[in-house]
Amino acid sequence: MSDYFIGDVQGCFDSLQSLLKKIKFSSDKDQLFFLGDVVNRGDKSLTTLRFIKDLDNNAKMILGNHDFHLLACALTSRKPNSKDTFTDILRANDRDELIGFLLKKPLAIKHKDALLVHAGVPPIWDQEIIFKQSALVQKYLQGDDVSSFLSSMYDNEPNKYHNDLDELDACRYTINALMRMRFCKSDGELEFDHKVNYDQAPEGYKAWFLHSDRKLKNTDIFFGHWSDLANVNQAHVYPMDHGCIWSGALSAIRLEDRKIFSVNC
Ligand SMILES: [Mn+2]
Repeated sequence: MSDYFIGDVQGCFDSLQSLLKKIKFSSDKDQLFFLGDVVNRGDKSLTTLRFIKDLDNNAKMILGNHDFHLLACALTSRKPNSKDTFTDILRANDRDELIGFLLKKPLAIKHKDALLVHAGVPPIWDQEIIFKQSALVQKYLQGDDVSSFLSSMYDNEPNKYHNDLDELDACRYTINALMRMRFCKSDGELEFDHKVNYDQAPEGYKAWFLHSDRKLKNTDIFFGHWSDLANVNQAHVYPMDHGCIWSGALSAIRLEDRKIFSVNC
């Protein structure tokens, strides 16, 4: 019995099938965890999402920013942009089931000694805050007015977290931090203007995992979202987006021995 954490599939269904063949995935024995961004940019978002949903108890997943964007396009007046490739989901006859499936997904998972998030964890956050905030977002995603909730999440403010933020501000920070963050300050202030290499952070900022005073620096964190972290060699930091949609690889890591399995895309 093995647990595998899989990086950003982004609708690359054929690569996912190759990867599952490579790990000899057995639905009787193995459990898959998807690190978010299962849809968009690749050519088979609908097939991928149906497949993951049909895995039922064999698969868990967290929401990534592309999954979240799909929810917004499905449930608000927001329109897909020209690069989005998930309109097959929006037109599908099982669209409501697929969207309902995503609406139940958390922003973080704790599994054995591993912590799973899509983008990262602010340096000042411990596990208690992560799961409290993930639960708060889930409360709104499953609430009566998910449409206005999703609409109000599209903003970069507040860029800092405080205990006294109102719930919607706290949700917006949480989504931006757990699903989109790359660079931040040691106090958790987020930065979204730069998409540069992790070691070229803008003045005053660092890649979130490079802050030496991080509260969770001794917790193994598995994440996706940032595809060019191949050279990162930090204890307890496991970047798993290996750039499938950029002709890189789709990868899974086996929890028990941290062995990485990859297929070229
Ligand atoms: Mn992402």
